[in-house]
Amino acid sequence: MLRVLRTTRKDGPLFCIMPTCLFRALPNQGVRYSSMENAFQHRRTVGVEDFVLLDDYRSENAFVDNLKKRFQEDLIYTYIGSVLVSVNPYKELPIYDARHMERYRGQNFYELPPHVFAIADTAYRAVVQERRDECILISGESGSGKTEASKKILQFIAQASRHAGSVDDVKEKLLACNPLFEAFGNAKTTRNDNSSRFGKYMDIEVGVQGYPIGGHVLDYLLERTRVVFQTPGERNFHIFYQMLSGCDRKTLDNLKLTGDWRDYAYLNQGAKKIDTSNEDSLQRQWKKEFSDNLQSLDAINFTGKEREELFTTVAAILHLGNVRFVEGGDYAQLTNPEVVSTVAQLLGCARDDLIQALTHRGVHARQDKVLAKNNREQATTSRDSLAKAVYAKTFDWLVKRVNKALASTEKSKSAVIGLLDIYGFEVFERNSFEQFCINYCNEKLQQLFIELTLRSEQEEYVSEGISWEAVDYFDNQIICDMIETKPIGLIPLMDDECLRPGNATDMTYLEKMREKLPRHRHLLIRKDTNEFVVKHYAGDVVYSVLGFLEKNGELLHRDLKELVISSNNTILRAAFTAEEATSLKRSFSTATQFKHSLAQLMVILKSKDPFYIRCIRPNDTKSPRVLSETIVRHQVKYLGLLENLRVRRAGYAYRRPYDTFLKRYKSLCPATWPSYSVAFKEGVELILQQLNVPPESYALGKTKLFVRLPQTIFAIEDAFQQRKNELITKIIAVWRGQR
Ligand code: AD9
Ligand code: MG
Repeated sequence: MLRVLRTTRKDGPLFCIMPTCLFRALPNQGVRYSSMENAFQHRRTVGVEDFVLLDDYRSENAFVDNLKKRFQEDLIYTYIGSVLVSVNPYKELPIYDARHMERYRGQNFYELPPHVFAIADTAYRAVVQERRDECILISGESGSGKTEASKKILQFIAQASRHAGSVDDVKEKLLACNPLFEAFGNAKTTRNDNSSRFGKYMDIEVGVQGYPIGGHVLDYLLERTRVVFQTPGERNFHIFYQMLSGCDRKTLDNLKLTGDWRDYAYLNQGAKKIDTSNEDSLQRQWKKEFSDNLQSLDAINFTGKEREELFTTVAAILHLGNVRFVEGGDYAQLTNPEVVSTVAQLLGCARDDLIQALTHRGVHARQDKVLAKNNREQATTSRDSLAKAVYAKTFDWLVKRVNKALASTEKSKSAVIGLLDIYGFEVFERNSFEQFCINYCNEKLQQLFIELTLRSEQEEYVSEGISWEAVDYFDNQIICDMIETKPIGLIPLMDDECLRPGNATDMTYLEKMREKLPRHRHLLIRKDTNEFVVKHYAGDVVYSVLGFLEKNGELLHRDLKELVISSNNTILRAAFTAEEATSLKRSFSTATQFKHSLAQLMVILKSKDPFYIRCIRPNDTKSPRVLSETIVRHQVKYLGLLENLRVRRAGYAYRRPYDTFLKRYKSLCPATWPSYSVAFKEGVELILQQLNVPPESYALGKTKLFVRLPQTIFAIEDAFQQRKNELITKIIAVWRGQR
């Protein structure tokens, strides 16, 4: 299809009849087309590779349509300038093998079709060649493909650095820690069978020789409640199932485990709505994953004792969940003391101390400690608190242990690539404190995206001496403030209620919200219910306030801490310092601790050059080949992708360093072909003049050429293709003449 482009000057060779489709949309440079018509045909059906090239770039329909067209062709990646938009294909695609990694290694960003490897390669090369710290921020809602993307990036870096003659041991450890963290930190939810229930930021340190020499992991707020409770249709952390399926009989016997997850209260309660028709294949999968875990532990040089203690701790939690109490008068009575004996044996503490700690609580009155009996509910809460604390502390220990193994021994200064893979925005039927924290975290990341994409854009124009026009966008700062700002953010209010002596309850907290934040645009307290609605950037979420104060306070009472410290299991002993156990000082609440660690994370991320991957979930059913326009449109909207595109287009859609531009297009001007002696910038100007490109359609920065409309670049590219064909024809004619 041909059409006449709108032009201001008609006398030059450039503005002429030309194809409407865009050269950048050619899906694959490696593909050979039998004719240009075929190539253009293909370009039309697979949409554009960069949204910047969309004719109708303001239209949401056109945006979604382009994603859909590409998705149907298994082209799951599309750029908005340097931002990668990725749609989860929910099926294996043959685009991640070593051949593909090789293809993307060392290539200019726009030279090949969009790919997560192109992002990884660009970040990696910036670190190696320019010694700049980079970070790759992967965001998107639960199940959109963040964790998969982060794994692909890690694999790419491991492969790409092979050529630098790397220390394989470090890379092996970096790759090995992923499955381990997934085993302990991921679980099946109704949204995602492998949902990350913790946030992870990983620094990969790259030495001067250009290969990874170490790494460091920061973890964020593990969803510890899952250990003792899962909503119907969900599971506990993978490790429990993997261990039960994967351990040999002897180990199971030593740990007094049956090998069947149905036997454990902490595993079978959420299973009511779980489809068990594929149980056999799941068992095989868990078995295989457990054996992978063992290999990972080997790669990270876990000692036999560490490994044993790790699994003993996991087993102790399973048994603990089976401890039962009944009401015996006004206090709790144990129904299965033999299970408590097993737990005590596995935790390495005295059985009677454990029973005492579960069924009694120390009440501190001035200097004295009085023992009060727990009723059934209190004893059950103690049991669950102990299970959650032991699991969370084991996870902390695992992160520390992995970091010890990843610590670089090299003295030379390294540059780092930071990789952020955090739990995505989530909305369930019932949303609680955990979803509140997860969604707050996503607000912060969105805020960073807004700040950095706009800021970097502005900075580039300013540093290149070019003026630009601002674009309107929704700034979610107002939501972040509502959640965190003192004295009347939702988190400080929650802390106040947790600390308030007297009758503070979840409902009084809700009352406080109503009183202190009346008529806030992003908060709605539902009348006569225990629910409040936060109007998040990604949509409205209804939270049930029940459990907020308890989860925010999440303090293990002193007797339980003392018990854990007395354990002869090194992991548990290391978990609580003696000071922590005896201190009466309250530490920060869970939400405030999370707020602080997110603030630190923002500082870390802002100190690096960011790359963005925006992941999109195509449907609600985890199905391949299905893209629901409604679901995708909603994500496009709240991720601010259209604004992102408009910002990219409002100023200059394209920017190319002078040398890159000149290298590619020098054949278009007699003054630069076959060689040139002018400065890069001058050479570029000569080419533009030769092609009669109207001066108002571009700007010359200090180091780069900025082109306002992509059509100008397409036209230049087409002129280049034409010139190339002419040159080839000429060469063939000369060659034939010689024969
Ligand atoms: V959550 O916020 O941790 O709940 P993620 O991390 O965004 O979520 P994840 O990467 O775990 O989602 O992807 C969910 C599932 O989609 C994976 O388990 C895969 O089965 C599937 N997936 C995601 N990306 C790809 C891909 N590039 N190719 C094939 C994919 N399958
Ligand atoms: Mg994930």
